[in-house]
Amino acid sequence: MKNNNLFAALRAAFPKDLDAVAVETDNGLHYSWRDMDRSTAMIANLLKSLDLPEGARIAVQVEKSVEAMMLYLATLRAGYVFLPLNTAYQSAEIEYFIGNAEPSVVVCASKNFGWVSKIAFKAGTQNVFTLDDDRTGSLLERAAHCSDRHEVVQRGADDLAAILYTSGTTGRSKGAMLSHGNMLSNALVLKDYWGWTASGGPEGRGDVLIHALPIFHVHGLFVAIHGALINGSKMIWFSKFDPKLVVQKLPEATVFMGVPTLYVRLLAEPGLNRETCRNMRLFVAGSAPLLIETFTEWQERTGHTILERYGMSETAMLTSNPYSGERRGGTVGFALPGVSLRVQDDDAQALPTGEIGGIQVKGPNIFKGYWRMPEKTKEEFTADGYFKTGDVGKIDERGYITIVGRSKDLIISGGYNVYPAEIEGYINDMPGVAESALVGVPHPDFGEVGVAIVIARPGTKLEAEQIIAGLKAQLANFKIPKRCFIVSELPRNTMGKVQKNLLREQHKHLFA
Ligand code: MLC
Ligand code: AMP
Repeated sequence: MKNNNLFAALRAAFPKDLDAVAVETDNGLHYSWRDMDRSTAMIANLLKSLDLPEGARIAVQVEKSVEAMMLYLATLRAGYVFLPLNTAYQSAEIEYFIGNAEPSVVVCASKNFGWVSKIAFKAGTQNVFTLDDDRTGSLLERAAHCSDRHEVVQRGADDLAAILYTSGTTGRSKGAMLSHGNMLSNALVLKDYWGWTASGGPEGRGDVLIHALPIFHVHGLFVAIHGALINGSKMIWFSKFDPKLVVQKLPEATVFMGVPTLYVRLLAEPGLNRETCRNMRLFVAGSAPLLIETFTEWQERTGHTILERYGMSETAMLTSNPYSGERRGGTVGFALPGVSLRVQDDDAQALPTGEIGGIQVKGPNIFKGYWRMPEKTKEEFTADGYFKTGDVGKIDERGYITIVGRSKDLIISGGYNVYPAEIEGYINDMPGVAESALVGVPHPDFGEVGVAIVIARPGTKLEAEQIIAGLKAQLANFKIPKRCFIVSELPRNTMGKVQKNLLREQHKHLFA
């Protein structure tokens, strides 16, 4: 029987020469393909020895490291379900994810072991390991005693491989369940679509990817890692995005992937020019809208046209500008092969070319539903099986798709999603607060950032700093509003609903 385990496909794509370098890190370490195979086998054997139930979740909140990637691959290899968590999350956020997903294993940074393990044990998790970005921690200590041979566990295409939490417009975060088939189909489509090459890069060595994104989201974890591995391509690995160091490494690479903020920061580097990009083949951008100014400036400075694509946690990649053919700035290109994409109005009518409506999608990459939320899952799909993305867009006469906005109340800041409803909930719970609204406004570095507008209860005096400090104590740092205003009233429509569009308009030049 064919093994549809995603890891089996990635492993099969390893180059013949297992001693060749698979990953080179920013602190001078080299990992061979053989290291990748053996280390993932050892961690997979450790997981196997724990006697976990079928479909067990492995929740991971650790700093970026090659070993963290190995843990991801080992989880696939062992047939369990990977649950990555942003390192910025604090205890209330982690408590929710662990309580909701009920992982059998939690892996955290050793500095967080005290509070994370307390949450995990309380939620019934039996195994808590540590993993640090200097190759230490109990996970590796335990795995060191395990065999480096492991047969990839048999998995069907529909079996779960990962759960990615994505916040809801209302209510709590939802875990998007992605299967082995979802991710493998997407990886194979992108391998072709983006012209990944096993030869033809610098000195005929084939593609080399600069990996500079975090590995707890679709972009860094799936698009970038799967892209390199399914092609047997080397990665130059940055534990943290550093524009200066990335520019230094560009001459050794052929492919780079980033959210728009990364491109904005690279453009601020004087060393970025045609010469440093001479061996580059492809620059991919996504996760947030790429400004046309960035697109154009990049073309002028480097001679390369950024390829913008569009995706989601629930769907992996949906559309892409063409590899050969015109890459149109301001658009996200065409639906990828196998993906059906349509634009509909509120009455479920397909809209003609150029008209703006809700983007709906269908295809082998679309997730299996939200973890333990069948009703919510049902609401997000149409009767004929399309997933409602919550993004609003249009398709032009040549088929290029443009995203013009979102029907979901969501701010995308530096590629991270911030849900106003969540932040407003925290502000409204603070003493002396009557009401609040969080809106996204343009920002030169992060693209968009949150600004909080707060009303005090009668007779109470509130300070903006107090609100910000209160949020900082509880929430991941990227969710903290960059400014806060205490006002006497919020603009409302005749139905009494806060008019966020007016607030956005009022504050749009705040960071100009
Ligand atoms: C950091 N900060 C942010 C922020 N990142 N604020 C708003 N938005 C962000 N994204 C703030 C911190 O709170 C902190 O504030 C200060 O900036 C410095 O923190 P840092 O951690 O040192 O920041 P830095 O390392 O510079 O991080 C910026 C960044 C990072 C752009 C490198 O945000 C990043 O890696 N973004 C990529 C996100 C990503 O991979 N998204 C993909 C999602 S997948 P203070 O006040 O505490 O000092 C997806 C699907 C798809 O969307 O289609 O791909
Ligand atoms: P996430 O839930 O983190 O996966 O974020 C997915 C959302 O990011 C999508 O629904 C879009 O709103 C947004 N997004 C991703 N890629 C792009 C893009 N190229 N342009 C505009 N928005 C994007």
